[in-house]
Amino acid sequence: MIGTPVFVALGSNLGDREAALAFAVTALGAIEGVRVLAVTPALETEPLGGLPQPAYLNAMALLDVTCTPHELLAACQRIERQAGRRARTRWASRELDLDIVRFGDVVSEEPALRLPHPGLADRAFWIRQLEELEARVDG
Ligand code: A4P
Ligand code: MG
Repeated sequence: MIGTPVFVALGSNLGDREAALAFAVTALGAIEGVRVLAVTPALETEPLGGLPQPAYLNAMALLDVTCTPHELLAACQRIERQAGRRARTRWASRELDLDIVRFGDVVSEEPALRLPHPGLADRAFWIRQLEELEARVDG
């Protein structure tokens, strides 16, 4: 690890979900200042949020990051657009969703970039995937 350990959640419930997650991993690794250290297996999960929508495929990546949190967020949003995602209502189905779950020890209440991600508390699969990857930090 040369930079900061960062955990990014990957989700897709539209189109070719596996291809979207694979694309995301490749694209994350191509960001300047980002190295992908590990990725969990993808897990099929029931949609959260109360809207009727297809099941999600969710995975999490552990990154070694030397760029800033906002640079990483901007790059993630660019990757989401490249995967065909259009602006929709909140919680709606999407080809690709990238959420920064944790960026080292950074704590932020800023609406554009909350850290750690507030969804962590009530997403059991995020917590399990995070634990799986934590074993890989400096390990
Ligand atoms: N934003 C703030 N903090 C962060 C952060 N740590 N990482 C802002 C990424 N973005 C962050 O995001 C909305 C705004 O959040 C952005 O402008 C960004 O600046 P978005 O991805 O455009 O919108 P969204 O995804 O619809 O909203 P949000 O709040 O991210 O919702 P979630 O939590 O991503 O919910 N069910 C299952 N089983 N699996 C899922 O992955 N995902 C969702 C989406 C719903 N149900 C799901 C899943
Ligand atoms: Mg999101």
